[in-house]
Amino acid sequence: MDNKEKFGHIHPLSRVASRISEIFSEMGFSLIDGPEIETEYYNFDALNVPKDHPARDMWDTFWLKRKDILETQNSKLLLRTHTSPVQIRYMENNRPPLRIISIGKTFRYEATDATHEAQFHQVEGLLVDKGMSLANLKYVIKEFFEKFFEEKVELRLRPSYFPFVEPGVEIDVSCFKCGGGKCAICKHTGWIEVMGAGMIHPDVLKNVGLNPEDWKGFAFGGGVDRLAMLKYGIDDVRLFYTGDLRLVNQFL
Ligand code: 2NM
Repeated sequence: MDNKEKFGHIHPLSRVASRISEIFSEMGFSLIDGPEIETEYYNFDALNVPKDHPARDMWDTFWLKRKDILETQNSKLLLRTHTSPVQIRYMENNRPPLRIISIGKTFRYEATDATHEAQFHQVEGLLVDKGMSLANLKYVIKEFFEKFFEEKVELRLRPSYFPFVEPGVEIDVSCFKCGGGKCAICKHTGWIEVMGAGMIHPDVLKNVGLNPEDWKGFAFGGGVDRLAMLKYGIDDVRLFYTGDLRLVNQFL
């Protein structure tokens, strides 16, 4: 038995979560957490995703069925589909300027395959201050990925839609492996889609009692499992959850 085995191993998802937290902490972000069982209000309504709105279909949701619990709540209960409710709760209780990230379990009611799990992990971040713009978002995210992948990278922002931001973007990072479309990691395109992001929607700021004339913020979100797969060249997300020591033993 060599030393690696004697001392055990940190799971790759834990390693990646720690590194993400470390990089953002160097930029002044605090790590915040919150409940995995959430109310419909914090998971959806506060985030500008109204009941019966087609945007809700973006998230296949695990709803809780226990009547005895449900009847004590004014808001239906669910497994959080993103960690954004953590940000909402934090904004309700803390005045800006704010810089936070959340890392944790999230749940989607969907079929499992090599790139989808019903339970996975998200990292989301939020910065609220005076005079913020997409330029500030781009700087912070570029800084993050250059530290995370340990390579210089370029970012590409493409227009996208999330109900809680306006404008919304998808962020692609130039391939940290080949730089220019010559490898399987970037599927020979040179770009890897890594995050969704945008400027926090004025209605979301209003929902937490902030005046959107006074405060601007950006937010971003991505998959921890996906970042770990990219970083370590793992091609099936389900490997993280099998408990098979042949995976974990490859990490220190
Ligand atoms: C994303 C994409 C865009 C986001 C927004 C918020 C909040 F709570 F501040 F409104 N938290 N996270 C956000 C924005 C998350 O994930 C793809």
